[in-house]
Amino acid sequence: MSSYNIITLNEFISTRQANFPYAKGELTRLLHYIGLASKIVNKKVNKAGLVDILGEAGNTNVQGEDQKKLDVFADEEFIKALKASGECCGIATEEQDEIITFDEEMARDGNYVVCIDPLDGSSNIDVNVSIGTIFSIYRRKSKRGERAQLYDFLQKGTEQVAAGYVIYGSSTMLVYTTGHGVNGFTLDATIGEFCLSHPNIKTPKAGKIYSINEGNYAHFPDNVKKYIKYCQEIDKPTSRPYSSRYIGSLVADFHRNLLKGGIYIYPQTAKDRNGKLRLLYECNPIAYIAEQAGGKATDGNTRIMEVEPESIHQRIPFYTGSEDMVNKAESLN
Ligand code: P6P
Repeated sequence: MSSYNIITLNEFISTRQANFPYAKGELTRLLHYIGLASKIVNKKVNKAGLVDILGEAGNTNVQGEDQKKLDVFADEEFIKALKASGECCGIATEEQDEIITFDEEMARDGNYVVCIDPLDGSSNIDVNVSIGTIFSIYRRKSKRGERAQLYDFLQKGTEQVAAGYVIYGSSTMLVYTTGHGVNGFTLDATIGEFCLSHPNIKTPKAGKIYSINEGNYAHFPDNVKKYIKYCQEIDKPTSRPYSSRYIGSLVADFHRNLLKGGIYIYPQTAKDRNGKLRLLYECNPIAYIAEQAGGKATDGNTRIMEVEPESIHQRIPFYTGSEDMVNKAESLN
């Protein structure tokens, strides 16, 4: 490919800015800074095995999970980048108990708030399995120039102006939507640019992959148990072509299913009545991408993006992926 056929993330965002009559480059800047922080985090993730950055940071985050040093690093990098953008007045992050609001005048004038999981799947860091960043962007509802308020973050997923994820895997990709389809960019480290590699991603209506932690089978609700058996059933004369694929890293499992077709389920269990995944910075952004790519995302009954949030770390059961597969899993309710 000639170097002049490359479409970089910044170029793509800028040309698409026209889709946002009210955005005078603000969203463009915000997405640019998210891309910048992703490159910095990517560098550390790629070296994680070499640099003494592995191992517990000695703290536990609000989820009670051991904070790995890379979690802490990623959280700090995205907070710095979002503040520097001047377009973000506050952040809800998995790694902090409360929302972060910026006092600097430029940041307080920002028109957007961001919900982010800086490094999801971080228990996989030490074993070199793909991990990811997940983000969701809303226009603030509070007055510009004032401190961001909690209600700026407790907006339904349908109010998102943009959402995306970065997958730090065999290659590093940024996949995002602003409501006009889904596009994927692969990081070319030799030029330090995210380059358009997966334009207009559409997920297959049906697929052959189901992703769920079957170790929790005994605790699953009946419909989920029935769906797993449905996927495993032997049809006469040919067996069902389903495969079970579960990495234990939402971004990695979702990204594979998005491209190939499949379903990811993290249901409520007897242990976790609301499931494990968080609505604001995992389910809503992934749901936005799933729907924009032609897929579906629910809590087993209700469209995820219609759920009215009550708290920033709220958990919710999550079914997402190919539309026919989500419908089948729900039909067994
Ligand atoms: P389990 C990672 O901690 C995460 O939030 C998702 O990335 C992943 O899909 C899920 O939890 C794995 O949870 O209980 O199956 O280990």
